[in-house]
Amino acid sequence: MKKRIMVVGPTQAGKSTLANLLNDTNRPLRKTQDVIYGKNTIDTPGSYIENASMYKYLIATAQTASHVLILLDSSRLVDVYPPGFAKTFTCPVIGVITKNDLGQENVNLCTQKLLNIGVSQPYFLVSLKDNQGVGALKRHLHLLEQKE
Ligand SMILES: Nc1nc2c(ncn2[C@@H]2O[C@H](COP(=O)(O)OP(=O)(O)OP(=O)(O)O)[C@@H](O)[C@H]2O)c(=O)[nH]1
Ligand SMILES: [Mg+2]
Repeated sequence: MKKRIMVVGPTQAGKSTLANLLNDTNRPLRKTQDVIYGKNTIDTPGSYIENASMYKYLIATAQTASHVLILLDSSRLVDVYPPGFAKTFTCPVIGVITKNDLGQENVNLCTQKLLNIGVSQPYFLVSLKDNQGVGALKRHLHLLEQKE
């Protein structure tokens, strides 16, 4: 069975936009209400990371994923991840800082937060408005795929 990349992050962080890019699709961006399996991705609702009672669904869903992308929105600094949360996943976790076109001044803070969540470097800075940084993330994912 082909494994997909799971995308986790707070509401409006850009999860579905990133899933579209990774799938080469153009699904309309409505608030994601359920887990959505795409060609290459598992897109999740923001509410799953915003409610501790939903963590179990994220962790269960990640069982079939190749990697988990942990998104931080640099334009909206909300503390939704508990310290060390990345360690609850059994597959590799990759840190992605989104909306870099809006929140460039917060990149250092986001880096600190990712360290605190237990995500190891390198982190990927992306702006999905102009696709800045998406190439580097895709290349990294391709390399990891080849290693499997
Ligand atoms: N300026 C800017 N806007 C972005 C970026 N990425 C996403 N957006 C916009 O942010 C909004 C939310 O994007 P989504 O991809 O739907 O966010 P989401 O994380 O899937 O949101 P939920 O499913 O509601 O949790 C949309 O209007 C996107 O066009 C970015 O890098 N820069
Ligand atoms: Mg979404």
